[in-house]
Amino acid sequence: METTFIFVKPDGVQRGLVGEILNRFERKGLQVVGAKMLRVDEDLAGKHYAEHEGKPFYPGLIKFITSSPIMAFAIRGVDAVTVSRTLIGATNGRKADPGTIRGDFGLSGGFNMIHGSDSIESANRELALWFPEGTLEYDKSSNLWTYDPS
Ligand code: IDP
Repeated sequence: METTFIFVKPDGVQRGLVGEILNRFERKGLQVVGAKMLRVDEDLAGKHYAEHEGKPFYPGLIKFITSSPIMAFAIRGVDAVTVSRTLIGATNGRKADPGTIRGDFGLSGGFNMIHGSDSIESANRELALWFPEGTLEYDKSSNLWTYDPS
């Protein structure tokens, strides 16, 4: 089992897509082990997107992420990082495949509704940053019928 970090960005919250987006993770069979709604300050946004500092889109990205509340989730499952990135789709909504979140709901490269950790290392770093209190441990009974025992 892996735990990954996602958040619905300000555009997703403002467009009323939180339920639609979370539903895609739940119906896939992934387990929600943390959830919170918050307004992101510049310090948290800067730490989260540190790898992009200096890029042309960075100032706009920080302004966007701090502009309105977001909703963050910790998501657990087998290969949860990769599975989540597949559900999310390519960065630019105009290029993302239909069937993905960005492919179905987006037309922008920046306003792309959702973040998802891109590796296990990123997930661990981001979970520590966004959920310093930790995530929940509980049995999800449907896992017995979601994963085969082999
Ligand atoms: P990802 O979210 O698909 O992993 P990254 O390359 O890590 O994409 O970029 C982080 C975020 O920065 C993107 O989700 C998007 O919101 C924004 N971004 C990336 N590239 C651009 C760009 O070329 N123009 C505007 N915003 C961008």
